[in-house]
Amino acid sequence: MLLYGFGPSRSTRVAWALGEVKADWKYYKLDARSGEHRGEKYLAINPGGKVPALIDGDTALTESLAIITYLGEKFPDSGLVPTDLASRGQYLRWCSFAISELEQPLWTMAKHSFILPEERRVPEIKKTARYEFQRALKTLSQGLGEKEYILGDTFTGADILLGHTLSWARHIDLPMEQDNIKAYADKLLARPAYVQGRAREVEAPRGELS
Ligand SMILES: N[C@@H](CCC(=O)N[C@@H](CS)C(=O)NCC(=O)O)C(=O)O
Repeated sequence: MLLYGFGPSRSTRVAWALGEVKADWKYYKLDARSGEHRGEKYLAINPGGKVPALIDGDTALTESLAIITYLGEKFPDSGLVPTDLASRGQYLRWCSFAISELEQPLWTMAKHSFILPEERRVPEIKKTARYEFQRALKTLSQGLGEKEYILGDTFTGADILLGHTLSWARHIDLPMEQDNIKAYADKLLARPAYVQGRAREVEAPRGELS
């Protein structure tokens, strides 16, 4: 399998998942500085010009949630995606929450700080995004309770999406008061698959296969 990415970014989620399922994978670090992700060659893989993208034989997949779920289903022994209906429902619930509730305020802050063209930025929106992030943390804290992982005793792909998003929030120094979330983030971000996947992305040479 071949992962296209650049770090730090959402491609780290997939590097992490590849490590959890113990897959053999190659990495192509797009040269974002030169705009390689918006070049014709990469747009043929992801017309949105975004990372991550995963190639597995004839399958080309984008969207971190979809790729992680694909990997969990390709490697069922990993337990990344639960197979019983009720747990699968909870898995989808928390993946959706990570992408649409917890991540969105962070994305809004990034877009209105440095991603959008300057004339499109609305700096005041960042206050609202901070408020929304705190609301989402409250929901996560209640959902997590005293559990080890978001679904209970078993680590799943939902923990990857949540853990990566919490690492993003830490990176931009957002307050996180809830003790259960702090302990949860510490535990997830100490997993070897995260540490190694992230290091591999950082160390990879730009514009080359590694
Ligand atoms: N919903 C997508 C979001 C992908 C995304 O926005 N990736 C960012 C990096 S974290 C990107 O490639 N940005 C490049 C750009 O917008 O030019 C996912 O979860 O995979």
